Amino acid sequence: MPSIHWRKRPLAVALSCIAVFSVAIILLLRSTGTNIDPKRFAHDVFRKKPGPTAAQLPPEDGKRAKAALISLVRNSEIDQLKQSMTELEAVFNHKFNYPWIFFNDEPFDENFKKVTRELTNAEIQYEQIPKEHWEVPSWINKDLMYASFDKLASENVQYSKMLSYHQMCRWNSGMFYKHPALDDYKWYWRVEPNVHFYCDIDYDVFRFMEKNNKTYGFTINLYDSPQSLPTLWPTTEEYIDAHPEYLAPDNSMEWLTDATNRPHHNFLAHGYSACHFWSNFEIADLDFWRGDAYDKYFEYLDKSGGFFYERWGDAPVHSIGVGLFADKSQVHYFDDIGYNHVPFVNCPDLPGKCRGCEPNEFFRGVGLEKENCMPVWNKMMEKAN
Ligand SMILES: Nc1nc2c(ncn2[C@@H]2O[C@H](COP(=O)(O)OP(=O)(O)OP(=O)(O)O)[C@@H](O)[C@H]2O)c(=O)[nH]1
Ligand SMILES: [Mg+2]
Repeated sequence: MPSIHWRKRPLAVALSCIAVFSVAIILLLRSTGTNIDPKRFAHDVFRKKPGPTAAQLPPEDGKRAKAALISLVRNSEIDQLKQSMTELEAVFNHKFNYPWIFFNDEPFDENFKKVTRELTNAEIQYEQIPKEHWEVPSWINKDLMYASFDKLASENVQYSKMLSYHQMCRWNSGMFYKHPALDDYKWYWRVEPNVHFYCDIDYDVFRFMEKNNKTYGFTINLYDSPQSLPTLWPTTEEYIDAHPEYLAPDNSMEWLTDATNRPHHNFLAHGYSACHFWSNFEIADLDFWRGDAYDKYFEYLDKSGGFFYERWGDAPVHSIGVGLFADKSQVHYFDDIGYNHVPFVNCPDLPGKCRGCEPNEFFRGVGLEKENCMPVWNKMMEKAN
Protein backbone atom coordinates (compact mmCIF):
# COMPACT_ATOMS: atom_id res chain seq x y z
CA MET A 1 0.00 0.00 0.00
CA PRO A 2 2.91 2.47 0.67
CA SER A 3 3.57 2.62 -3.06
CA ILE A 4 0.07 4.00 -3.65
CA HIS A 5 0.60 6.50 -0.80
CA TRP A 6 3.80 7.75 -2.37
CA ARG A 7 2.18 8.02 -5.78
CA LYS A 8 -0.71 10.17 -4.35
CA ARG A 9 1.41 12.58 -2.31
CA PRO A 10 2.93 14.65 -5.16
CA LEU A 11 -0.57 15.00 -6.62
CA ALA A 12 -1.93 16.28 -3.29
CA VAL A 13 0.98 18.72 -2.96
CA ALA A 14 0.45 19.95 -6.52
CA LEU A 15 -3.31 20.43 -5.95
CA SER A 16 -2.66 22.32 -2.70
CA CYS A 17 -0.18 24.58 -4.47
CA ILE A 18 -2.69 25.31 -7.25
CA ALA A 19 -5.41 26.08 -4.70
CA VAL A 20 -3.19 28.44 -2.67
CA PHE A 21 -1.95 30.10 -5.86
CA SER A 22 -5.53 30.57 -7.16
CA VAL A 23 -6.71 32.11 -3.88
CA ALA A 24 -3.72 34.46 -3.95
CA ILE A 25 -4.47 35.49 -7.54
CA ILE A 26 -8.17 36.09 -6.75
CA LEU A 27 -7.29 38.21 -3.70
CA LEU A 28 -4.75 40.18 -5.71
CA LEU A 29 -7.19 40.80 -8.54
CA ARG A 30 -9.95 41.83 -6.11
CA SER A 31 -7.67 44.37 -4.49
CA THR A 32 -6.99 45.99 -7.87
CA GLY A 33 -10.67 45.74 -8.93
CA THR A 34 -9.85 44.13 -12.27
CA ASN A 35 -12.03 41.08 -11.76
CA ILE A 36 -15.24 43.05 -11.29
CA ASP A 37 -17.80 42.39 -13.93
CA PRO A 38 -18.57 45.84 -15.35
CA LYS A 39 -22.31 45.10 -15.32
CA ARG A 40 -22.24 44.09 -11.69
CA PHE A 41 -20.15 47.13 -10.86
CA ALA A 42 -22.68 49.44 -12.50
CA HIS A 43 -25.47 47.69 -10.63
CA ASP A 44 -23.69 48.09 -7.29
CA VAL A 45 -23.10 51.77 -7.91
CA PHE A 46 -26.75 52.17 -8.88
CA ARG A 47 -27.85 50.53 -5.67
CA LYS A 48 -25.82 52.93 -3.57
CA LYS A 49 -27.98 55.85 -4.79
CA PRO A 50 -31.04 56.89 -2.79
CA GLY A 51 -33.68 54.23 -3.16
CA PRO A 52 -36.77 53.00 -1.47
CA THR A 53 -36.81 52.87 2.29
CA ALA A 54 -36.53 49.52 3.98
CA ALA A 55 -40.31 49.40 4.41
CA GLN A 56 -40.72 49.69 0.65
CA LEU A 57 -38.30 47.03 -0.49
CA PRO A 58 -39.73 44.03 -2.33
CA PRO A 59 -40.75 41.30 0.05
CA GLU A 60 -38.25 38.50 0.52
CA ASP A 61 -41.16 36.10 0.74
CA GLY A 62 -42.05 36.76 -2.90
CA LYS A 63 -45.73 37.13 -2.01
CA ARG A 64 -47.90 39.14 -4.33
CA ALA A 65 -50.90 41.32 -3.74
CA LYS A 66 -54.29 40.62 -5.30
CA ALA A 67 -53.76 43.42 -7.73
CA ALA A 68 -54.17 44.39 -11.36
CA LEU A 69 -53.25 47.22 -13.69
CA ILE A 70 -56.49 48.47 -15.17
CA SER A 71 -57.36 50.73 -18.05
CA LEU A 72 -60.55 51.94 -19.67
CA VAL A 73 -59.59 52.52 -23.24
CA ARG A 74 -60.92 52.68 -26.80
CA ASN A 75 -59.60 50.59 -29.70
CA SER A 76 -58.65 53.85 -31.42
CA GLU A 77 -56.28 54.75 -28.54
CA ILE A 78 -53.98 51.78 -29.06
CA ASP A 79 -50.94 53.89 -29.95
CA GLN A 80 -51.34 56.10 -26.90
CA LEU A 81 -51.94 53.08 -24.71
CA LYS A 82 -48.87 51.40 -26.11
CA GLN A 83 -46.81 54.31 -24.86
CA SER A 84 -48.26 54.16 -21.34
CA MET A 85 -47.98 50.40 -21.16
CA THR A 86 -44.43 50.23 -22.49
CA GLU A 87 -43.26 52.75 -19.91
CA LEU A 88 -45.06 51.19 -16.96
CA GLU A 89 -43.72 47.77 -17.92
CA ALA A 90 -40.20 49.23 -18.12
CA VAL A 91 -40.18 51.03 -14.79
CA PHE A 92 -42.28 48.62 -12.76
CA ASN A 93 -44.25 45.73 -14.11
CA HIS A 94 -41.58 43.64 -15.81
CA LYS A 95 -40.32 43.01 -12.26
CA PHE A 96 -43.71 42.06 -10.84
CA ASN A 97 -45.88 40.90 -13.74
CA TYR A 98 -49.18 42.07 -12.37
CA PRO A 99 -51.98 41.30 -14.84
CA TRP A 100 -53.42 43.96 -17.10
CA ILE A 101 -57.20 44.27 -17.41
CA PHE A 102 -58.56 46.41 -20.23
CA PHE A 103 -62.13 47.70 -20.20
CA ASN A 104 -64.12 49.02 -23.12
CA ASP A 105 -67.75 49.83 -23.82
CA GLU A 106 -67.23 48.05 -27.16
CA PRO A 107 -65.48 44.75 -27.97
CA PHE A 108 -61.70 45.03 -28.26
CA ASP A 109 -60.49 44.46 -31.81
CA GLU A 110 -57.76 42.03 -32.90
CA ASN A 111 -55.22 44.78 -33.46
CA PHE A 112 -55.66 46.04 -29.91
CA LYS A 113 -55.14 42.55 -28.56
CA LYS A 114 -52.17 41.80 -30.77
CA VAL A 115 -50.34 45.01 -29.89
CA THR A 116 -50.93 44.77 -26.15
CA ARG A 117 -49.90 41.10 -25.98
CA GLU A 118 -46.50 42.02 -27.32
CA LEU A 119 -45.87 44.53 -24.57
CA THR A 120 -45.96 42.37 -21.46
CA ASN A 121 -45.21 38.94 -20.07
CA ALA A 122 -48.10 39.33 -17.67
CA GLU A 123 -51.60 37.99 -18.22
CA ILE A 124 -54.08 40.23 -20.01
CA GLN A 125 -57.87 40.28 -19.80
CA TYR A 126 -60.04 42.12 -22.29
CA GLU A 127 -63.37 43.04 -20.77
CA GLN A 128 -66.46 44.57 -22.19
CA ILE A 129 -68.52 46.78 -19.92
CA PRO A 130 -72.10 45.57 -19.36
CA LYS A 131 -74.59 47.89 -21.03
CA GLU A 132 -76.38 48.58 -17.76
CA HIS A 133 -73.13 49.98 -16.32
CA TRP A 134 -72.52 52.33 -19.23
CA GLU A 135 -75.86 53.51 -20.59
CA VAL A 136 -77.48 56.72 -19.42
CA PRO A 137 -79.69 55.65 -16.51
CA SER A 138 -83.47 55.58 -16.95
CA TRP A 139 -84.13 58.41 -14.50
CA ILE A 140 -82.17 60.94 -16.54
CA ASN A 141 -84.34 63.36 -18.49
CA LYS A 142 -82.65 63.52 -21.91
CA ASP A 143 -84.09 66.93 -22.85
CA LEU A 144 -82.82 68.40 -19.64
CA MET A 145 -79.50 66.63 -20.17
CA TYR A 146 -78.90 68.12 -23.63
CA ALA A 147 -80.06 71.56 -22.44
CA SER A 148 -77.56 71.24 -19.58
CA PHE A 149 -74.76 70.32 -22.00
CA ASP A 150 -75.39 73.62 -23.84
CA LYS A 151 -75.38 75.61 -20.64
CA LEU A 152 -72.14 73.98 -19.44
CA ALA A 153 -70.52 74.57 -22.82
CA SER A 154 -71.43 78.27 -22.62
CA GLU A 155 -69.48 78.30 -19.32
CA ASN A 156 -66.50 76.69 -21.05
CA VAL A 157 -66.73 73.41 -19.19
CA GLN A 158 -64.41 71.07 -21.10
CA TYR A 159 -65.97 68.03 -22.83
CA SER A 160 -69.41 68.99 -21.53
CA LYS A 161 -71.15 68.30 -24.85
CA MET A 162 -69.58 64.87 -25.21
CA LEU A 163 -72.08 62.34 -23.86
CA SER A 164 -69.45 59.58 -23.74
CA TYR A 165 -67.30 61.75 -21.48
CA HIS A 166 -70.17 61.98 -18.96
CA GLN A 167 -70.65 58.20 -19.22
CA MET A 168 -66.93 57.62 -18.71
CA CYS A 169 -66.89 59.84 -15.59
CA ARG A 170 -69.89 58.01 -14.15
CA TRP A 171 -68.39 54.59 -14.89
CA ASN A 172 -65.08 55.52 -13.30
CA SER A 173 -66.87 57.01 -10.30
CA GLY A 174 -69.11 54.16 -9.34
CA MET A 175 -69.21 51.33 -11.83
CA PHE A 176 -65.70 50.09 -12.50
CA TYR A 177 -65.37 48.29 -9.18
CA LYS A 178 -68.64 46.46 -9.84
CA HIS A 179 -67.28 44.80 -12.96
CA PRO A 180 -67.08 41.02 -12.32
CA ALA A 181 -63.53 40.91 -13.74
CA LEU A 182 -62.38 42.72 -10.59
CA ASP A 183 -64.23 40.49 -8.12
CA ASP A 184 -61.09 38.57 -7.17
CA TYR A 185 -58.91 41.65 -6.80
CA LYS A 186 -58.35 44.00 -3.92
CA TRP A 187 -55.89 46.49 -5.43
CA TYR A 188 -55.61 48.28 -8.74
CA TRP A 189 -53.42 50.77 -10.51
CA ARG A 190 -55.35 52.86 -13.00
CA VAL A 191 -53.54 53.64 -16.23
CA GLU A 192 -54.64 55.89 -19.08
CA PRO A 193 -53.45 56.03 -22.65
CA ASN A 194 -50.84 58.70 -23.39
CA VAL A 195 -49.30 59.04 -19.95
CA HIS A 196 -45.63 58.83 -18.99
CA PHE A 197 -43.79 57.05 -16.17
CA TYR A 198 -40.36 58.52 -15.61
CA CYS A 199 -38.73 56.73 -12.68
CA ASP A 200 -37.76 53.18 -11.78
CA ILE A 201 -39.97 51.68 -9.11
CA ASP A 202 -38.06 48.99 -7.25
CA TYR A 203 -40.71 47.89 -4.80
CA ASP A 204 -44.17 46.38 -5.00
CA VAL A 205 -46.48 49.39 -4.66
CA PHE A 206 -49.47 47.18 -3.87
CA ARG A 207 -47.68 45.39 -1.04
CA PHE A 208 -46.58 48.80 0.17
CA MET A 209 -50.21 49.95 0.33
CA GLU A 210 -51.20 46.75 2.10
CA LYS A 211 -48.43 46.81 4.68
CA ASN A 212 -48.88 50.48 5.47
CA ASN A 213 -52.66 50.40 5.81
CA LYS A 214 -53.18 52.75 2.86
CA THR A 215 -56.42 53.06 0.93
CA TYR A 216 -55.65 55.49 -1.85
CA GLY A 217 -52.45 56.60 -3.57
CA PHE A 218 -52.04 59.64 -5.81
CA THR A 219 -49.34 61.60 -7.60
CA ILE A 220 -51.03 64.87 -8.57
CA ASN A 221 -53.38 67.06 -6.55
CA LEU A 222 -55.23 69.76 -8.52
CA TYR A 223 -58.12 72.20 -8.69
CA ASP A 224 -61.08 71.18 -10.81
CA SER A 225 -63.25 73.56 -12.79
CA PRO A 226 -65.91 74.63 -10.27
CA GLN A 227 -68.35 75.30 -13.14
CA SER A 228 -68.43 71.56 -13.84
CA LEU A 229 -69.80 70.68 -10.39
CA PRO A 230 -71.86 73.47 -8.77
CA THR A 231 -74.15 71.07 -6.88
CA LEU A 232 -71.69 68.27 -6.11
CA TRP A 233 -70.83 69.57 -2.64
CA PRO A 234 -74.39 70.52 -1.63
CA THR A 235 -75.50 67.02 -2.71
CA THR A 236 -72.60 65.53 -0.74
CA GLU A 237 -73.67 67.51 2.32
CA GLU A 238 -77.16 66.05 2.07
CA TYR A 239 -75.63 62.58 2.07
CA ILE A 240 -73.38 63.29 5.06
CA ASP A 241 -76.31 64.77 6.98
CA ALA A 242 -78.22 61.55 6.38
CA HIS A 243 -75.20 59.33 7.16
CA PRO A 244 -72.90 61.05 9.67
CA GLU A 245 -71.78 57.56 10.78
CA TYR A 246 -69.77 57.15 7.56
CA LEU A 247 -67.46 60.11 8.16
CA ALA A 248 -63.94 58.97 9.01
CA PRO A 249 -62.79 60.31 12.38
CA ASP A 250 -59.64 61.81 10.89
CA ASN A 251 -61.01 62.87 7.50
CA SER A 252 -59.65 65.48 5.08
CA MET A 253 -62.48 67.98 5.46
CA GLU A 254 -59.97 70.82 5.80
CA TRP A 255 -58.59 70.12 2.31
CA LEU A 256 -62.03 69.55 0.83
CA THR A 257 -63.47 72.79 2.15
CA ASP A 258 -60.45 75.08 2.01
CA ALA A 259 -61.47 78.60 1.08
CA THR A 260 -58.20 80.38 1.78
CA ASN A 261 -56.17 79.44 -1.29
CA ARG A 262 -58.74 79.98 -4.06
CA PRO A 263 -61.82 81.48 -2.42
CA HIS A 264 -63.62 82.01 -5.70
CA HIS A 265 -63.43 78.32 -6.50
CA ASN A 266 -64.91 77.53 -3.12
CA PHE A 267 -67.64 80.11 -3.76
CA LEU A 268 -68.57 78.68 -7.18
CA ALA A 269 -68.47 75.11 -5.86
CA HIS A 270 -70.68 76.08 -2.89
CA GLY A 271 -68.28 75.17 -0.14
CA TYR A 272 -66.00 72.68 -1.90
CA SER A 273 -62.42 73.75 -2.50
CA ALA A 274 -62.48 71.93 -5.89
CA CYS A 275 -59.24 70.22 -4.83
CA HIS A 276 -58.95 66.68 -6.08
CA PHE A 277 -56.53 63.85 -6.66
CA TRP A 278 -56.02 63.52 -10.39
CA SER A 279 -57.63 60.16 -10.94
CA ASN A 280 -56.02 59.25 -14.26
CA PHE A 281 -53.38 57.91 -11.84
CA GLU A 282 -54.71 55.90 -8.93
CA ILE A 283 -53.35 53.07 -6.87
CA ALA A 284 -56.14 52.10 -4.56
CA ASP A 285 -58.12 49.57 -2.57
CA LEU A 286 -61.20 48.29 -4.39
CA ASP A 287 -62.77 47.35 -1.06
CA PHE A 288 -62.96 51.01 -0.17
CA TRP A 289 -65.22 51.73 -3.17
CA ARG A 290 -67.19 48.56 -2.54
CA GLY A 291 -67.85 49.53 1.07
CA ASP A 292 -71.21 51.00 2.07
CA ALA A 293 -69.96 54.52 2.82
CA TYR A 294 -68.67 55.14 -0.69
CA ASP A 295 -70.96 52.92 -2.73
CA LYS A 296 -74.09 54.41 -1.18
CA TYR A 297 -72.58 57.85 -1.67
CA PHE A 298 -72.14 57.10 -5.37
CA GLU A 299 -75.74 55.87 -5.61
CA TYR A 300 -76.97 59.03 -3.97
CA LEU A 301 -75.00 61.20 -6.37
CA ASP A 302 -76.09 59.11 -9.34
CA LYS A 303 -79.79 59.47 -8.49
CA SER A 304 -79.37 63.24 -8.30
CA GLY A 305 -78.36 63.26 -11.99
CA GLY A 306 -75.25 65.42 -11.69
CA PHE A 307 -73.15 63.17 -13.91
CA PHE A 308 -75.41 64.29 -16.80
CA TYR A 309 -76.96 67.63 -15.79
CA GLU A 310 -73.55 68.86 -14.70
CA ARG A 311 -70.19 67.34 -15.61
CA TRP A 312 -69.06 65.77 -12.40
CA GLY A 313 -65.69 64.16 -12.92
CA ASP A 314 -64.66 60.88 -11.33
CA ALA A 315 -61.66 62.69 -9.87
CA PRO A 316 -63.61 65.03 -7.58
CA VAL A 317 -66.13 62.29 -6.76
CA HIS A 318 -63.39 59.82 -5.77
CA SER A 319 -61.51 62.53 -3.92
CA ILE A 320 -64.50 63.66 -1.90
CA GLY A 321 -65.25 60.02 -1.10
CA VAL A 322 -61.69 59.35 0.03
CA GLY A 323 -61.47 62.70 1.81
CA LEU A 324 -64.61 62.01 3.84
CA PHE A 325 -64.71 58.26 4.39
CA ALA A 326 -61.01 57.44 4.85
CA ASP A 327 -58.62 58.80 7.44
CA LYS A 328 -56.01 61.11 5.98
CA SER A 329 -53.26 58.74 7.10
CA GLN A 330 -54.74 56.19 4.66
CA VAL A 331 -54.01 58.46 1.71
CA HIS A 332 -50.54 58.18 0.25
CA TYR A 333 -48.73 60.67 -1.93
CA PHE A 334 -46.44 58.67 -4.22
CA ASP A 335 -43.75 61.33 -4.35
CA ASP A 336 -41.35 58.75 -5.81
CA ILE A 337 -43.43 57.92 -8.91
CA GLY A 338 -42.54 60.08 -11.89
CA TYR A 339 -45.74 60.68 -13.83
CA ASN A 340 -47.22 62.83 -16.55
CA HIS A 341 -50.68 63.22 -18.01
CA VAL A 342 -50.69 66.34 -20.13
CA PRO A 343 -50.18 69.01 -18.91
CA PHE A 344 -49.24 68.12 -15.30
CA VAL A 345 -46.20 66.31 -13.97
CA ASN A 346 -45.02 64.67 -10.78
CA CYS A 347 -41.24 64.52 -10.95
CA PRO A 348 -39.29 63.13 -7.98
CA ASP A 349 -35.81 64.30 -7.17
CA LEU A 350 -34.21 60.84 -7.30
CA PRO A 351 -30.83 61.01 -9.03
CA GLY A 352 -30.17 58.02 -11.27
CA LYS A 353 -33.75 56.76 -11.12
CA CYS A 354 -35.67 59.17 -13.33
CA ARG A 355 -35.44 60.04 -17.02
CA GLY A 356 -37.47 62.59 -18.95
CA CYS A 357 -38.63 65.05 -16.32
CA GLU A 358 -37.13 67.86 -14.24
CA PRO A 359 -37.14 67.29 -10.48
CA ASN A 360 -40.14 69.02 -8.89
CA GLU A 361 -41.57 70.07 -12.25
CA PHE A 362 -45.36 70.44 -11.93
CA PHE A 363 -46.69 71.48 -15.32
CA ARG A 364 -45.75 71.95 -18.94
CA GLY A 365 -47.16 75.06 -20.56
CA VAL A 366 -47.84 78.49 -19.13
CA GLY A 367 -49.47 79.78 -15.98
CA LEU A 368 -50.66 76.53 -14.47
CA GLU A 369 -48.93 76.81 -11.10
CA LYS A 370 -52.16 78.07 -9.49
CA GLU A 371 -53.82 74.74 -10.39
CA ASN A 372 -51.70 72.93 -7.82
CA CYS A 373 -53.61 72.02 -4.70
CA MET A 374 -50.67 70.27 -3.03
CA PRO A 375 -49.91 73.25 -0.75
CA VAL A 376 -53.39 72.95 0.77
CA TRP A 377 -52.92 69.20 1.21
CA ASN A 378 -49.47 69.67 2.74
CA LYS A 379 -50.71 72.32 5.16
CA MET A 380 -53.33 69.89 6.46
CA MET A 381 -50.88 66.99 6.63
CA GLU A 382 -48.23 69.05 8.45
CA LYS A 383 -50.74 69.84 11.18
CA ALA A 384 -51.62 66.16 11.42
CA ASN A 385 -48.01 65.06 11.90
N1 LIG B 1 -63.72 52.60 -24.08
C1 LIG B 1 -63.91 53.89 -23.87
N2 LIG B 1 -62.98 54.55 -23.16
C2 LIG B 1 -63.16 55.87 -22.94
C3 LIG B 1 -64.27 56.57 -23.44
N3 LIG B 1 -64.16 57.87 -23.07
C4 LIG B 1 -63.03 57.96 -22.38
N4 LIG B 1 -62.41 56.76 -22.28
C5 LIG B 1 -61.18 56.43 -21.57
O1 LIG B 1 -61.31 57.01 -20.28
C6 LIG B 1 -60.10 57.60 -19.85
C7 LIG B 1 -60.31 59.08 -19.61
O2 LIG B 1 -60.68 59.71 -20.82
P1 LIG B 1 -59.91 60.97 -21.38
O3 LIG B 1 -60.53 61.31 -22.67
O4 LIG B 1 -58.44 60.72 -21.33
O5 LIG B 1 -60.29 62.03 -20.29
P2 LIG B 1 -59.37 63.17 -19.68
O6 LIG B 1 -58.15 62.55 -19.15
O7 LIG B 1 -60.21 63.95 -18.74
O8 LIG B 1 -59.10 64.04 -20.95
P3 LIG B 1 -57.70 64.40 -21.65
O9 LIG B 1 -57.18 65.55 -20.84
O10 LIG B 1 -58.13 64.75 -23.04
O11 LIG B 1 -56.84 63.17 -21.58
C8 LIG B 1 -59.11 57.28 -20.94
O12 LIG B 1 -58.45 56.10 -20.53
C9 LIG B 1 -59.94 57.02 -22.17
O13 LIG B 1 -59.30 56.12 -22.99
C10 LIG B 1 -65.25 55.84 -24.21
O14 LIG B 1 -66.25 56.35 -24.67
N5 LIG B 1 -65.00 54.50 -24.37
MG1 LIG C 1 -56.79 61.47 -20.24
